[in-house]
Amino acid sequence: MAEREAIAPQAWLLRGFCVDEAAGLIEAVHAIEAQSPFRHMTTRSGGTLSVAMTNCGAVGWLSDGRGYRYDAVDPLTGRPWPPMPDRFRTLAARAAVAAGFAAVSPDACLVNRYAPGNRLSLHQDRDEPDTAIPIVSVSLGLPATFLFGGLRRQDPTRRFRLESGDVVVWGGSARLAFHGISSVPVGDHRLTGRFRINLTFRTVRPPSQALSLPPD
Ligand code: MD3
Ligand code: FE
Repeated sequence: MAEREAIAPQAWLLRGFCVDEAAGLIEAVHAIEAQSPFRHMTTRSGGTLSVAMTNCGAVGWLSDGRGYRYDAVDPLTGRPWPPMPDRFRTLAARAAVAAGFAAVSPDACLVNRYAPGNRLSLHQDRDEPDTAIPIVSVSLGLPATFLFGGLRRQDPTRRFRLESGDVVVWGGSARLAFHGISSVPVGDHRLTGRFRINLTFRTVRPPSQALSLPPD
């Protein structure tokens, strides 16, 4: 059984959790990008994200001149995002359980691709309606320095090195903590060449009616 290392209360780093399946995960990313290519999204303030992004699943995360949101249609292709591969779905569920949470059943996977020099500035993930459900993140390819802060932007940050095959599960109070990725250094990785790939698994659909108890 893999060791879980606490990053914060309710945030667990599972080092090497998916290292044995990393090549297959990268193959699946290539199949996704063949349908919905990586692109640099714009922001409401007129900026452009340095990290290239795509999605798979029933809905995908978007940023454009109107802001951030999830949508079932890829605006670049006008078609639904590619379906979430079974190997993604099962990995996310297994990781949540290994971290001590209930299994997740994500309907969105944001795929981030970092070239050397790309970074993701400190932010919160608050576009998902139910923040009680953990997010699972998977690092592949070049290593990066992850910054983990607190619930306020000005809180101090701690740094963690994330390597290919590492998985982190973010629940509870960690779920709304500020976080980011420092500028990715130049490198050459067997699986991804000059890139770092990150998968984040999110649950966006509202809880099923069938799962809530009927009134007496
Ligand atoms: C902590 N991605 O996609 S993964 C993101 O490596 C994002 O691409 C980074 O932040 C990346 O939003 C960091 C680690 C991560 C992902 C989601 C989180 C940490 C998180 C959500 C809540 C708290
Ligand atoms: Fe994030």
